[in-house]
Parts: sequence; structure tokens; C-alpha cells
Amino acid sequence: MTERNRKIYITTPIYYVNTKPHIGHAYTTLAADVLSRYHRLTGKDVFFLTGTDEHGAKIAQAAEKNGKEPQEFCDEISGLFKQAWKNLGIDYSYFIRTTDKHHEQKVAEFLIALKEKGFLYEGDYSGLYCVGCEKFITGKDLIDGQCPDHKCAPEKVAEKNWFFKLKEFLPQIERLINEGRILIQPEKAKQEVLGLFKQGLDDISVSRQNVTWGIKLPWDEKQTIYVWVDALLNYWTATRQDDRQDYWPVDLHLVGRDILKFHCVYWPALLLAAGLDLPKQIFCHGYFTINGQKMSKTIGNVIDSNDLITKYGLDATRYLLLTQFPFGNDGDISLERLDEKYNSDLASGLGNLVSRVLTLANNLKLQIADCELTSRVPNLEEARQKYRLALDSFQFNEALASVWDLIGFCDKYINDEKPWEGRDNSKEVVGDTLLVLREIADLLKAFMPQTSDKILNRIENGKGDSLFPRI
Ligand code: ME8
Repeated sequence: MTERNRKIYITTPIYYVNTKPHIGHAYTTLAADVLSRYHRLTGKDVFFLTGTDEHGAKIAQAAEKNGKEPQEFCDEISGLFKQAWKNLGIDYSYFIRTTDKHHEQKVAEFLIALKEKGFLYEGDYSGLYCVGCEKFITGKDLIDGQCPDHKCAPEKVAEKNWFFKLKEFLPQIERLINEGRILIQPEKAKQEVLGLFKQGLDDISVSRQNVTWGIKLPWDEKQTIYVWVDALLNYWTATRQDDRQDYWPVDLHLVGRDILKFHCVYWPALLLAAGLDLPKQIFCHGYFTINGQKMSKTIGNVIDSNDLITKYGLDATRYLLLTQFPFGNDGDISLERLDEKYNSDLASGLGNLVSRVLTLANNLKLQIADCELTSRVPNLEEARQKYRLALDSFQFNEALASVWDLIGFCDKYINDEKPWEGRDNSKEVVGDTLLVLREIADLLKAFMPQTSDKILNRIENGKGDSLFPRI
């Protein structure tokens, strides 16, 4: 297969439907969208999967609190995720729901296969469970008796479970991670995962006894399949349709660091046990806070991406979310800083340049078809390469910085040469900036698809209204 038509399979986590979507979910999904668009633009055949995680005690409790039947509640919140992604211009290939019948059936088949291969056994679990995390935890995970992420005491459970022989696969997974055959990035995420092997890990439950909202274990219908096993398998079940088989295995899982262990240890182990190919790469991005605090319903600082879109517009929201801090780092978001960045980079930066260049070109009756780059323009191939290198290493803000370097060049060039004064080189200067602007629009395609189209249209058809009015 040639590099051009190579298939690429990219996933986001599937999000819990206990609450409506917020910018944390938007962040990962947007990153996956930009990468998908970027690869598609280079001719690759991308399968981009996202969706919702709908089973388990946490969702059942949320439905009850809202006075709804679980399925009705899931339909509603899952619909909000779909709508949020539509509003954010997310061009996914498929949206999976763990309550899809097809998914449920394939998960049950997967578990039967594991049992037949002898990797499951019956046992008793007695210990602690955090419903917020949907995971079994131990006393040493707690702070003042509470789960540090959910600020509540875990449930004490004593139940019969089916267990998966995780421990059998740990040495092999550790080796594959060390060898880079399961590539975990950035390095600090890899080290965090390798640290888990040193601490020691136990076999994991694949079923729960007292959770009714889930997929029934086929051979023991008093049990439902553990929600994390159900959820992880979405990446596989989504490709168990005739036209999608070829996308397997996964090229890239994008995840937040809260779910690293599930993706880097449990998931590969389940796949190895089933004899399936492993994911090639897992990239773990950072977690962000809002004005220095964890984003939480209790604090009341949850930001909805729809509200950002209402304020800044679709493409501006995409730009602002991905330029706050490097993708692999934790960071902080503040509405004041978003306003500042909007005004400086978009209203005064890109938006202003577009109207400036197009007004100058109009006044000089200059068509792009008649322009040729002069040697005063920086090497555009170098700019493209910088952009590609940054995207290939998930540095979205660096990729955009290389585009903003071109904007900076044009602004300075125009200020220095003052083409409105009618000097001899006016047409050359404006022609150069028109051509660089076209390059800018091309590079923005994956990040800001509508803006890119608008700029290209304006270059062809003359000027229009302001792209980013000041806030
Ligand atoms: O964990 N900063 O779903 P979830 C950055 N259903 N990213 C954030 C974020 C923040 N403050 N908050 C959330 C689950 N995210 C499981 C996943 S996958 C088989 C099952 C993003 O709704 C980030 O990607 O809690 C994180 O990993 C994910 O949302 C957690 O979403």
C-alpha cells in the first residue's frame, strides 16, 4: 500500500453520559478531528471514531437522579454530545454508543472467546469501588477516606465477579512498551505506565454482580460486563462491520491521563488474550484546570464548548482551545486569556491581515493569478515542513505558531513597504502577501476549515466582511 492511500484509525475516548459535554471532552475530540483532517488532506484514508460510554452504575444513578429510565437518559445525553460535535465542526467517521445492539453482541462474543481460551475465572471481590471513576480502588488511593477525583467515599463491595488473568500478560506488555511497539507518548506518560508494573497489578474483574444497567454476561446472567471492559471494546466492535474491518488495528488512541492505565495496560492485555493486534500508539494529553481549579459541577466552573462557540464563533473556538498550552502538558484556561488571545491573534492578527491584504489588492486591481513570489518572502516549503513536523508530534500550538509566523511576516512587510503610498514595488509587495495569505489559508484547513475556505474565496472574489470582529 502506498503512503498516500494508507488507512489510519484514530480514536477518542468514549465519554460518559452522566453529564453533558464540556470543553474537556471537546479538547480531545477536537485534537482528533484536526489530526484526521490533516491526514485526509495528505490523501490518507482515515477512520475517526468517537462516541459515548453508556452503561454501569454511574450512568444508572445519574438517570435515576434525573427521573429518567437509563436508556431514555442515555439517548438524551448522547444526543447532546453529537450536537456539540456538530457545532464544533467535528468530522468523525462513526459515532459509537455502547448501548448499540451491535456493540453489545460483539462484546458478549469477545468475553465468550476469552472464557473459552481459559483467561477468565470466577472469584470473590471484597473491597472498595468508586462509582465516579467506575473502578475498584484500594485504601492507598484515598485521601482522608475519599476518592481524590470525586471527593466522595467509595462504596464497600463484596461480590462474586468473573476475573481476567491480567497478570499473565504483564511481562509481555511491559516489554512491548519498553520496545516502543506500543508507543506511549509523551515520555512522562510512558514512565507513569512503566511505574505501574513496578508497583504490581492484580487480575481485574470483567463483570459486576449488583449492577443491572449493562451487558449481561452470556453464561452468568446475574452478572453484567464491567463497564470499562465494555467501553474499551468499542474500539474493536466499531470495526466489526464489513466495510470497516480493514481499519483494524488502531493507529492512535488519544486519551487524557486519567484513563492511561486502562488504555496502556488493561486494553493491550485483553487484546493479547484474544489474539488480536495491539494499538500502535497512545498519546496522552494533559488535563486542564479553569482559573487554577479543577473543572467540576460542584465548583460550578464547567465550560460548555457551545458557549464558547456562541461567543467566539466556531473556528475561533477551535483555535483558542488548541493554543492554550502544549498538548501533552497540563495547563490552565481562563476566559480572560481566551478573550485576549482572540483579540490579539484572530481579530488583530489573522482577521486584520486578510482585510488589509484584500483591500490593498483591490485598490491596485491585482489578481492572484498575476502574482509571483519574490525572494523577499520566507521559504514557504520550510514553513510547511515546520508545520508538518509539529503536527506529526502532536504539537498543535507549534503548528499554528508556524502559521502565525507567516502572518507576522506579512504584517511587518506591509508596514515596512507601505504599498498604499504608491511606490514602484507596491504590486510586488501586495502580490507577495496575497500568495502568502493563500498559503496561510491552506495550512489552516485542518484547524479552521471554514475560515480557510472563506479566505480562499475572498482571495478569488475580492473582499468581504470582517472575519473576526473584536470582542
Ligand atoms: O473516562 N482536561 O469518560 P469521561 C482535558 N468513559 N481533558 C479532559 C478534561 C480536562 N479537564 N476532562 C475530561 C471516561 N477530559 C470513559 C472513557 S474510553 C474506552 C472510556 C477528556 O467522560 C479526556 O480525554 O470521564 C479524558 O480522558 C476524557 O475526557 C474522560 O472522559
